[in-house]
Amino acid sequence: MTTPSFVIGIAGGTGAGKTTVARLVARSVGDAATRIPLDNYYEDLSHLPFEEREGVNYDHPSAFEWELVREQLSSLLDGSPVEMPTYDFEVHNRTDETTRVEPTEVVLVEGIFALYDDAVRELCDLRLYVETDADVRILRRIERDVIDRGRDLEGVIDQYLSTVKPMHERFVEPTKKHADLIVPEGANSVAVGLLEERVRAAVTGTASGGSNREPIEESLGDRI
Ligand code: UZR
Ligand code: MG
Repeated sequence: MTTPSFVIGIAGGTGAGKTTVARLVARSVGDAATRIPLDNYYEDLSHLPFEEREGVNYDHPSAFEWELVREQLSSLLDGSPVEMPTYDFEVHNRTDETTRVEPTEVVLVEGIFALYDDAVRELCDLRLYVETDADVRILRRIERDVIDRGRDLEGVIDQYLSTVKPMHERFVEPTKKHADLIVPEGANSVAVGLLEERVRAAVTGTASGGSNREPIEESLGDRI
């Protein structure tokens, strides 16, 4: 039985490069890492018609099924596999399928609110906030939503101004204070390289334990 020894939380605004960082880091240790995209844990809205689902504020923390996130993460950390939900952005809803996720040495929890929930944060050994300029993020968002998710430009702009931006400022950006490290410019190669080294060490067992979950208290006198 594998019980994960290193859990990384990767937060940041939409289009910041969270998924890319998570993919690159996971790829460097192959089967020894699992990605848990929090997008998969949007509440099941099957009971609502499409028009109503379209109007939901998906940038508010209440749009997520936090109980399920906590439960599945805890199971993985205990060494048990979970059935992770999957999400379809084109229809704004969870699909009927689930993905079986086996516990691995490294687990990467990734999403705009990866550092929002106290319990989830506590389960992380390393907390990252990926920080990318808002203009770069909206350009990426437009590209992704229009090309990959079948949205129209006007809709993407409306959504950005009405929910994405205000919710980012109110709920996402403030979680930066919980980060151990801030990764500038998304998947910057130096940061990704360091993270790759760290997860490789976790997998081969040469790492010197997880991060310090407690802040290091240093008296002023020690430093001057
Ligand atoms: P990332 N989102 C949708 O647009 N539609 C949905 O059905 C569910 C989520 C968006 C969500 C958020 N918000 O900004 C983004 N809106 O997905 C988070 N509006 O995903 O971190 O990959 O950008
Ligand atoms: Mg993403």
